[in-house]
Amino acid sequence: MLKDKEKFKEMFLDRIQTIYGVTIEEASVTDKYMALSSLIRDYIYRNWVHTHREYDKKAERQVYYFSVEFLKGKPLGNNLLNLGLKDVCKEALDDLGIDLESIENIENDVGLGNGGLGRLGACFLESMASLGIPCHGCTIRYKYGLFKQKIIDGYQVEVLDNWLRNGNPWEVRKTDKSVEVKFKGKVRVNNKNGKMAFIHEDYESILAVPNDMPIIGYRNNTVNTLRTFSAEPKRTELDFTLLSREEVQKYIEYKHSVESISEILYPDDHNYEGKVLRLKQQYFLVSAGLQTIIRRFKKKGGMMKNFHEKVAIHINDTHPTLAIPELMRILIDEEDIEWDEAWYITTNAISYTNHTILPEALEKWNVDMFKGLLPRIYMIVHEINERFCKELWNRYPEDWDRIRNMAIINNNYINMAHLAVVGSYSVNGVAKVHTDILKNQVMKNFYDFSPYKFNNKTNGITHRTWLLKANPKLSNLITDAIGDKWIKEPSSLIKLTSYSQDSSFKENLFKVKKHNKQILADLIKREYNINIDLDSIVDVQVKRIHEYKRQILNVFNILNMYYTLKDNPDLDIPSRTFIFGGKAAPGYYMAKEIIKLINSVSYVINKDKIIKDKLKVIFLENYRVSLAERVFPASDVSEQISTASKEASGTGNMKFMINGSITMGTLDGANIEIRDAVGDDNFFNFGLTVDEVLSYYRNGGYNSWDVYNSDYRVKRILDSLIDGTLFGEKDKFRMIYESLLNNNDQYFVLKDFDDYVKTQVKLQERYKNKYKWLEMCTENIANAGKFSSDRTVKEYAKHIWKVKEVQVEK
Ligand code: 26W
Repeated sequence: MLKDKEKFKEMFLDRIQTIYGVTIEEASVTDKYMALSSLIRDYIYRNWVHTHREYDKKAERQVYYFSVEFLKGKPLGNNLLNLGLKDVCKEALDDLGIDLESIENIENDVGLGNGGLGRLGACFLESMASLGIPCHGCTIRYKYGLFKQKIIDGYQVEVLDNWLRNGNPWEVRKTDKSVEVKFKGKVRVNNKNGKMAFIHEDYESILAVPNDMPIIGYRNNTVNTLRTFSAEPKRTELDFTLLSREEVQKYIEYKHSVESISEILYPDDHNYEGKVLRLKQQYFLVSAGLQTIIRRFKKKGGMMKNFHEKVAIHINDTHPTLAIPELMRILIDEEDIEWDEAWYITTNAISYTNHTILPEALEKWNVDMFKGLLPRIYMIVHEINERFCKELWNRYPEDWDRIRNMAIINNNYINMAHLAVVGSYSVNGVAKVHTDILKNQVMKNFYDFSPYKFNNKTNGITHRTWLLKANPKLSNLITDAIGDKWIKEPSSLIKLTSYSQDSSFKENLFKVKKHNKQILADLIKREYNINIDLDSIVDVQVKRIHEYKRQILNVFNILNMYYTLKDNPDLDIPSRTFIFGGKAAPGYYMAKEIIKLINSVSYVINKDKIIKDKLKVIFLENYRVSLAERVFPASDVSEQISTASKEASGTGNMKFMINGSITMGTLDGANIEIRDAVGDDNFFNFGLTVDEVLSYYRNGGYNSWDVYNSDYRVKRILDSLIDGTLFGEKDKFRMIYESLLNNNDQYFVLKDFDDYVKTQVKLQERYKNKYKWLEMCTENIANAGKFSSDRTVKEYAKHIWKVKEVQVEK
């Protein structure tokens, strides 16, 4: 019924009046947003219920994707698009004198994630719904998502992200499906007829309340679910008049401690801190998630001995690894199943993805802390470790080093990656090279022990969000050329290769890019009062700020260009706009210095008249999904310059590619596969390879002073960080200077500098030939289909989860 414009208007107006009690003239943008979103939510309700009924009837196995992060961005636009309501909605609102975009703009990003891992989860959910893969996301309903970034005086300042302030029109609270999660206390062992029973006593009990958000498939009647849990106190109906002051005080303390569990998303990526609250969050998620799954499974008549045949539980990195001992606990303590059978069920239900090999990111929990918080779960982890070590001993008798190295508990710490590998039937990396590093280096012993578990699933992105939604002009151009089949079958983008020599197609592609640059330029003018040249090369690095991602290398090339231009202002090079964006973990001091450096460089360069506007540098504040949707379509160059071996996959690289930008990249993560797909001519590659980097590490690194002493450009740049010539203050960036020289440049910035600069010059030359450049853009778009998360989740479904797609009939 919403497909009809008049009906749409009528229902929208009715909602504004009856629910918000205001006339359309009185309604605020927020009123309009709430009315529109709740209208859409109610519209899909029937399909939502129907989808789950169809799954129960037709699906042999269903997936539960556990992740402590899902970085969704703004739901409204995606939902309208996937329902096929975007045009009718826009037209209906136009008639009423309301601008849909202004409504979309006031929606808060659902920022329940840090970066790559969380966004991957969101892309997967979209793809699975669009393909009809029976999947449910499970996560925590953080009251505050990832902090908002303000830049003050060039420095990052963090502001709370109160995304629920106006309520969340997309979620449905399911109080009746709440479950209890137990912490602390002690475990009494009872001997019942020669059988041990474990009784958990004196525990602290909290309530996990589910809230469901719809995940709408692309025009296929399918609505999957993202279930988010919030932590709430168990007793809410207390009569305070009957309590003493101490009791009231105690209750308030209890309430705060409970609510703190789902209060805030930890803002770190790649840096693990053994905080007890984080452990609480992790157990809270898996215990609540598993209990609701099992409750539903049994209600539908399922027998626990068949659990693994019907349910696939996926853990997104090690953060939800406690699903393994928690499932064991439920099977043994609550379902009365023997250890061996319980272990069989568990290890055939659970699969695990690794997302990073950086040692500082690997989770290891202190045994004493763990035991105190989760006494029964600790007993189970301990037993898993005992049995595993015995197995190792049988396989490698007396090989103590190997056993110690592989143990789950070692040196008073629980190694979560080891637990995840031992307790699951599948372990995958996120790009070919990353999986190879897991197999041959980081998890070599585990690969030798159980090679059949290891496999690769190269990441992907949903092209419906990152192309169809973010870049409507390019989408239309593509559809005009090859039809719209690519929306459901992204591999058919390959048909565009035949347009790479078509000058009218390329001319149109050029116009589309310019149009998108204009949109971004307007935003930059509005927010920062900086003019950018629409004919300049828009060169972008947007991602979390991290030393291994080497924003510093990018800055050094910019400084080198700047000095070159200052020496020779008439140099014939295309002008460039360098754009950066990204958040630093609040406790990551170096990353925050890098942000300050970029802003300082931006300040110096943008005001320098000598270089005649040939260079502009902009740091975009508060980089997030909704801003990213403006950035990718406007970019010409994608900076993917991590130290080889460090970036497990990268997914931003794919978003650039599908929007027709050319990668400047190292042979790291999925860059390697992108280059393989587009060919060397359509990719700018530079720098050390994975093997070279690893071999340097084995041999104690390289001497960065040698580069400083032999390359005058490097010396000039590094000196200017501390001598006051550039930034007017001595020692301003001493920390960066020290890490590159006296701490021996762990990420090979200086080592890769020369090749990077040379390759940038090559790129500049190539840009001068417009049609050659547009040919490269076309080739990139044409070959981007394989980096759709449709392809990725199909591989997971077929090879890991063994689930089949279900067509939901109308
Ligand atoms: C415990 C602290 C912590 C928090 C988050 C450690 C590690 C993480 C994540 C695993 C970091 C992350 O997002 N990794 C990224 O995952 C992406 C999706 O697979 C990859 O594309 C990126 O290369 C990888 O850095």
